[in-house]
Amino acid sequence: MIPAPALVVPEPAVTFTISPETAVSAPPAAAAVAAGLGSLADDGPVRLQLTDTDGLGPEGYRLEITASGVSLRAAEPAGLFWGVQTLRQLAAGDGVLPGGVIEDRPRFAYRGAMLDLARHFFTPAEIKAHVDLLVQFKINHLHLHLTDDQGWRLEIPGWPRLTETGGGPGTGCDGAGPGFLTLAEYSDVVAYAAQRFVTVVPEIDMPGHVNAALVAYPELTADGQPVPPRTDAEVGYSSLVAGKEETYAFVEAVLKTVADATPGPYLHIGGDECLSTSAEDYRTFLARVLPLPGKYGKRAVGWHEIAAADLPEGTVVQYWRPEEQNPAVDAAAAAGREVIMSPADRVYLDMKYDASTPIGLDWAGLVPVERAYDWDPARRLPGVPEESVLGVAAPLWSETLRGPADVQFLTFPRLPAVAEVGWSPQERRSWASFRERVAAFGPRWEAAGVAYFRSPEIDWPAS
Ligand code: NGO
Repeated sequence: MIPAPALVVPEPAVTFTISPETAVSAPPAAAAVAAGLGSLADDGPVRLQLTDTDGLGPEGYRLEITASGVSLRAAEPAGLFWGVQTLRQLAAGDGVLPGGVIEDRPRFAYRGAMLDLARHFFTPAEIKAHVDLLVQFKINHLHLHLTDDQGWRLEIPGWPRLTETGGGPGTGCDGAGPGFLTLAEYSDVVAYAAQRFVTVVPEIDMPGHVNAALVAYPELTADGQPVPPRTDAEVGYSSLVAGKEETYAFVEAVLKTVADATPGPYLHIGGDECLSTSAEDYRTFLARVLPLPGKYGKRAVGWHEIAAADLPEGTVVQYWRPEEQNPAVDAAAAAGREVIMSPADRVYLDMKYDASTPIGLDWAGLVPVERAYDWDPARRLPGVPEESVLGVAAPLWSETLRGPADVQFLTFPRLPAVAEVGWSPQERRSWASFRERVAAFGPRWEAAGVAYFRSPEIDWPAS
């Protein structure tokens, strides 16, 4: 099982075999959760129930497998859904479930994966297929990086040129990743994810990483002159102008549209690598913009550079640069702000596994599977203790990606490692155990056509 459950009490001599014909009962609120597990019925040997689970929390579940059947209980449908993922892993192959009791709940509330749609666009069908692979490991947030220098991937009514020029042919890195989501497609993806208990976190990156917006609307540039589109992978050269009112009309229109289309609680405003924005302009800009998510009912999230500004209550800081100390992030945590841990040298899925990895980057070093696994989010920054860690998230930037197979190659098996970092108690985790457990997924990924990396760190069964 990945992630390793919080508590497992095996009953060695006992098994129960599940098949598509096994009768499965579930409360109406969780019927969709049980679909595909067996045959839905009013009663049967496999029972899903919504009940009090003695403090296992909104995502926790209790699973008991005896010779006569299976009982899965949770306080909320989300808990039943994660319990079903555990059952599916246990049943993989022959349907024989090992007897015993599992009591499980996540260590952190936020377990995320990020997909960069700006440097290379992925279609709604590709995003949905990715969600289906992520939820097997109890990932519950999908962060979509929707805008950057090389592309603008979400329709914003009233601002049509954003997607006409930022989503058209020739956009993305090397011009190889055109496309954008209409608002209806975005909502459809959000709903698909929500049915699988995944919250979409949309990101509109600003005040830097905005060349695509400046190309579309030259009135947003400092001198009002047009700028050329860019398809290279440079960073830090574009900026919204802190001293122009046009900037804030644009930002507010965009953030309101995205907030209205997003049921989840978070709105990510980027804030990273504003190398062509002065420190003063950066703070001026954020003083105007950071309150906007709150105005529209959301919590602002930003890359950790935002910790240089005054952070409204509820703002979430996403730590990413692979440094061992960050006094500004420490101070934000001390002031009660929550932190999402995404250290690039551990969880950036776009880093190469090793020197021979054909795609990916290496600016934060190589990230073999063990490196993605063997760290503790509550010990990464001295001033960010367990209570300040909202969770763990693995970004996948798409400068070098050209399709879904590239996404899968960099995601598996590292994402399961990060999923366990975010879910399992630290004392239940060990690399020796993980590398054995993850090996069993190789044949399953092969059967499902998932283009995972057969890392030499793992003794995969022969394929
Ligand atoms: C950085 C940068 C991104 C790059 C990525 C590549 C952040 C937060 N900003 O991470 O624009 O795509 O590295 O690894």
